[in-house]
Amino acid sequence: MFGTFTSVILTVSMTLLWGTAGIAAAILPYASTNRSLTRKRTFLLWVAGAALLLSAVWYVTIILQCIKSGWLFVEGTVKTLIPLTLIPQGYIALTVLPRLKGLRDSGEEPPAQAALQAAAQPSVSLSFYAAALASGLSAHSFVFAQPVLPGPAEIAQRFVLVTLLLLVPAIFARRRYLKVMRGEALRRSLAARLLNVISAGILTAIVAIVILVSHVLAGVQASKLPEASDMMNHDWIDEGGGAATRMSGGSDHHPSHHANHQADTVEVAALTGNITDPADVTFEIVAQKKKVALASGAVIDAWTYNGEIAPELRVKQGDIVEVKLINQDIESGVTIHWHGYNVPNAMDGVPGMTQNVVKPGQSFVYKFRAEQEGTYWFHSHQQAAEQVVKGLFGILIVEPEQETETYDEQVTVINHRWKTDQGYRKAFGSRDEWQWKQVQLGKTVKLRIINAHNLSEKYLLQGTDFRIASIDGVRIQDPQPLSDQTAFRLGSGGRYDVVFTMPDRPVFLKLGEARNESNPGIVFYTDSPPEKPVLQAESAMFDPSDYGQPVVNAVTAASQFDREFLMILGNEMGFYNGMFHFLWTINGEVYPRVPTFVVQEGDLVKTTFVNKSLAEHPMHLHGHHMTVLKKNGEKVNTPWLTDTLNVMPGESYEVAFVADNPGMWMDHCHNLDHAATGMVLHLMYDHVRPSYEVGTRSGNLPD
Ligand SMILES: [Cu+2]
Repeated sequence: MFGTFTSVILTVSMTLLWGTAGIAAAILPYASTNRSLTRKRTFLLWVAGAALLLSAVWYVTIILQCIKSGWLFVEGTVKTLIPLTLIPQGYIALTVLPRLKGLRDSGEEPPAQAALQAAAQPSVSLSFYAAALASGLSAHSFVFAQPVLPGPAEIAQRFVLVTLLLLVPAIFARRRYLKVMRGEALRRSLAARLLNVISAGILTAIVAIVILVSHVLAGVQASKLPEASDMMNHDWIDEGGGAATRMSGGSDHHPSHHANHQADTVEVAALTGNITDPADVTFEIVAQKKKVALASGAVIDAWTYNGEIAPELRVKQGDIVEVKLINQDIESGVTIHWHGYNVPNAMDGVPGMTQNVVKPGQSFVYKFRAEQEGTYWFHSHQQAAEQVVKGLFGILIVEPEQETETYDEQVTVINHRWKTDQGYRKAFGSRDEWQWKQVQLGKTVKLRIINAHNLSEKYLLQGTDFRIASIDGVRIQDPQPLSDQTAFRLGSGGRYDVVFTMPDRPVFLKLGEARNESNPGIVFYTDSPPEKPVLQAESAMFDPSDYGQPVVNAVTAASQFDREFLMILGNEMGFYNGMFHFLWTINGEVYPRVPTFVVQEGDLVKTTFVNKSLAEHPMHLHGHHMTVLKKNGEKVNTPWLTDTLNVMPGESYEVAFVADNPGMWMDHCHNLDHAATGMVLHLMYDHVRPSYEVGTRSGNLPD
């Protein structure tokens, strides 16, 4: 992000300049003549002036960032770092520099005692050192740990650190000052001066190392995951500013404004929905290891459902669907999570939260009514960062009860990145090369595109106008045609249905950049198959915030919300489960220290995502679709429904949902590597009680 980069450059430069000023100030009283004292002090004034100027530039960039992106992007900086740098700088500008200006004399006589005393004042060198340390800590924060939602403890922390690090220089400065006061000459030989500097440096380094080591040991300890947890830690809950819930002991005994809230508590395992009717359609899925060859011949050691790459389950809306999952040989165990499909909680497939993981030789039956039509997918939620990447995923298509539009051809495209014996290969399913499909002139083609890769992907569809008919399984009303120079981007886990009418020339679908030779694509042709095409770079990017008609549902930007949650996405260097990691954080924390969002059934809930970090985060809420209301603080023209919202660095979104599906739900980044190191929180209905436990004791490891 540009703001972060600028801040790093400026604060590092400030550190160097203030540090130089500090050293220049420390050697001031060593001057042997008036001329030398004046020269040293002039140098110091110039360096300090430059440092003040740079600092002012930094403050201006922060103000500009606040105006451009919003207060939430700068709040942590303003509350923790600005006071830290501003206090010593203010002191320098208002009292130290005016004092130094007065030290001006020429000639080769030794400086007057009064001048030496003024120069040796400990406050002179210490204020420059404090400014250097404050700038250095700011630089460190921007690179390793951007402050997010700081409380008083976090605000005080850095002040204490600066004070501790100033102890050694303070002792040396005081010793110098007392000597000057007594009229003794400061040691002037170069060797003695060097020895002085080196011993001060070593002592300060020892203080710094002691602080660092204790910080690391505490961090390692605090980050260790419990052997068993039922996610009911009452210390880490967030009620979104709404009415007190049962989780905080609030409304256990007196009914709230929600009528259904007087109901008794319910266990997750009982939240199956009504599935007493016999199944209309049944499937058996066997999780198994399998060597699979891609179209190019490259081989993957895949972990699969039914030995296939992305098997497709196709059902009809309204059907009761029964899926029996059998684990053949995946040692760590598997589950099936129906991504974006709002099943009852007990069918959600999250190990340790909604079921126990299915170990080899075991099975689990998922049964739910297919209420929503559209394009969905499913994947294991046990150690997903490993299992999904290796292939434990498939496609779920729910055909509408009443088809309002007809399609002559349907093509499902699920893209993934495979680790093969010849390196990484991107593919549509197992097709890692171009493929050719014949379609009759004038026929309507529906592409169901699913991004099963950990990162967002760009798609080009050239040769015809097209419409984006659905986002994340939900139809767009009146989607207008898009020119074939429009590209579109799907976050990890996201889906678009794209529709076009076959023209009398070929149509090309391609993954990624136009010039990228290695990515897969599809050529649609009418008569004779054309050559592999050369595509053009797009001239526009599809924007769902201004497309079709706004979705009509219960929430709008003007709604009265019962709870409002904030998720600031950041990054820092830190510890996860006792190991040093580059962390992706939510509100400055990683699981399990990210507070659980607690709601009551029926609540209207708003969540604000703010991405301060250096990477995109596809935020995925289980069990609910979110209505996107605002982007970067502005109301979107066409609110749309999504289950996986890709938030780019520097972006903010406001989304809302109705809490109408009781349970314990994951709310996490669908870059599964991010989730695996803690970019996860939970949405908890306050009357729901756990049935399972997470951790190494049970083997339920739900990332
Ligand atoms: Cu992420």
